[in-house]
Amino acid sequence: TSSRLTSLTRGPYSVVNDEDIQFFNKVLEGRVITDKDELESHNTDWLKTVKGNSQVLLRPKTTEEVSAIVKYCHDRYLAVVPQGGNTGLVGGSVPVFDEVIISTQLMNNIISINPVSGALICQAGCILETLDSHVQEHGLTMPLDLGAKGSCHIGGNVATNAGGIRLLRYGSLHGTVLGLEAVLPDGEIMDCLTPLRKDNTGYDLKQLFIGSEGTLGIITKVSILCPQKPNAVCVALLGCESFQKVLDIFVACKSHLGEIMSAFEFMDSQTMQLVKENLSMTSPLVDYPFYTLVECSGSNGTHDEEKLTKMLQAVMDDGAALDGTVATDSTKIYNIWALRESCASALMKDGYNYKYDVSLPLEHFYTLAEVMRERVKNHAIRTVAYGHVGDGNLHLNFTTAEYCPATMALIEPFIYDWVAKHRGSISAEHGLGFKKRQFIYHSKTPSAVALMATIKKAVDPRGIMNPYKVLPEVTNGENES
Ligand code: FAD
Ligand code: 2HG
Ligand code: ZN
Repeated sequence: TSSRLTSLTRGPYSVVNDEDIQFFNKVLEGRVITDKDELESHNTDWLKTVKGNSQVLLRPKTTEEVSAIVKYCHDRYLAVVPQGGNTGLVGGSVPVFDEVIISTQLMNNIISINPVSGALICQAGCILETLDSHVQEHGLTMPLDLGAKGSCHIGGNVATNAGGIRLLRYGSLHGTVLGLEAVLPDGEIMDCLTPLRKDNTGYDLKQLFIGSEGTLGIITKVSILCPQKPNAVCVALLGCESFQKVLDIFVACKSHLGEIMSAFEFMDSQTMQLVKENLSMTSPLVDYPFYTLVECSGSNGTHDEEKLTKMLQAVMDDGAALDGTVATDSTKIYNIWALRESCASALMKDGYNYKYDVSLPLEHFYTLAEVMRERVKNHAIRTVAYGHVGDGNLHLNFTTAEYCPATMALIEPFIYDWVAKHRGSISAEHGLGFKKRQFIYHSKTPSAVALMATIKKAVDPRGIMNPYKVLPEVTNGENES
């Protein structure tokens, strides 16, 4: 459990009593969980570094049910935490104290798919991978993809403004989400669930909810634009000798592949070592200091493969790549992607994981990994760097067998100061949640944070919606409420 938790005081919220449980049971008919064992996994985050102590988990099926229970919690002054697949990596999806957990687990209906426009409308609890399979039957694909696709919910994705491996091609959820429905902290239903691409009527309220991490309301339905499913996908894994060569390959890919490039990821040798050692995975290439993973998605397989082969030839000829392998069949593609997508799970096998997700200008991108590796030296089992290099998003991770304050002291706040000094963002795609909120000023000005607090106060004056998250703790000893 984070040491920061111990210094935090619980807000002056009410405590759930028998009468409350009776009310919840009346609305949700048997979908009120109070069993300690069942609550355990919902009280603990994916990284197993933050643990709350909620006594009740609610599993509504409809927007009206969410509205009824949120209104009740608002009136009773009970704090709540919205929870999707609980795969968030910043401690935002679990209670800090005894907040009521409202889970979207049972809100998993697909409402409509329009194969002409590509608009998908569904409930917030649909699992990303399930949605992708469904829309594929209509010749479409989801505009986002991430390693947690088998468990994360679309509502959680929208709430965190999840990036992932397709952002390079399809852009962020701020562009692909067409509309949403949310239950506001007083129980009011805000219906902005349009399937339209263009709608400039007043403030674009949905944008406030995209990336709000459950602090402004509970997203209950999502309307999202799905691109056409590509006819052909091919992937190349390349080995190279320096990070500069990774960047040279990126430029070559942009010029040779143009609009068919759908992902550009990198892993350093320590990351490849990690997945080999901790998950017994095998790489199709021998050892190199760096690896790049390039994916093409297009409408003509022969044409795309030809482009990819030409690109490979060019980067091998000029020495940017030392070796490479191309995959066109789905098993080989899957196996190459698995090396990159398993990094987060592989880290967990070491014990404790210190996780950093930063944006940096590409000229400083890998320097941070080198500086930090030197700094933590033998205070960590390993320092690994990988990520969405095409988006300027570095994932830098350190591990120890168990939480070590001395290692933490070497990492924070140094890493955040370094990122701020180099004009990066201290959270590129995972959000601030509980763990990173105190560092918001490293990436946002005091006036921007003050405006965020004003918005929070306007939407949630009682402060019941996911307290202790995103906005920094007020230092004069008061809490957010
Ligand atoms: P949860 O973890 O349940 O919740 C996350 C936050 O959203 C919490 O603050 C919660 O309160 C809030 N929330 C959840 N549902 C709702 C709702 N319906 N309404 C309002 N608020 C809600 N992230 C990336 O950006 N890119 C990646 O490539 C990526 N890869 C990952 C790979 C792995 C293996 C894992 C474990 C995580 C990864 N993530 C990645 C983290 C990412 O934030 C989540 O996977 C995902 O977006 C969260 O969805 P979830 O349903 O699990 O949300
Ligand atoms: C990824 O891109 C996820 O794999 C997780 O965002 C990043 O493990 C991480 O640090
Ligand atoms: Zn990522």
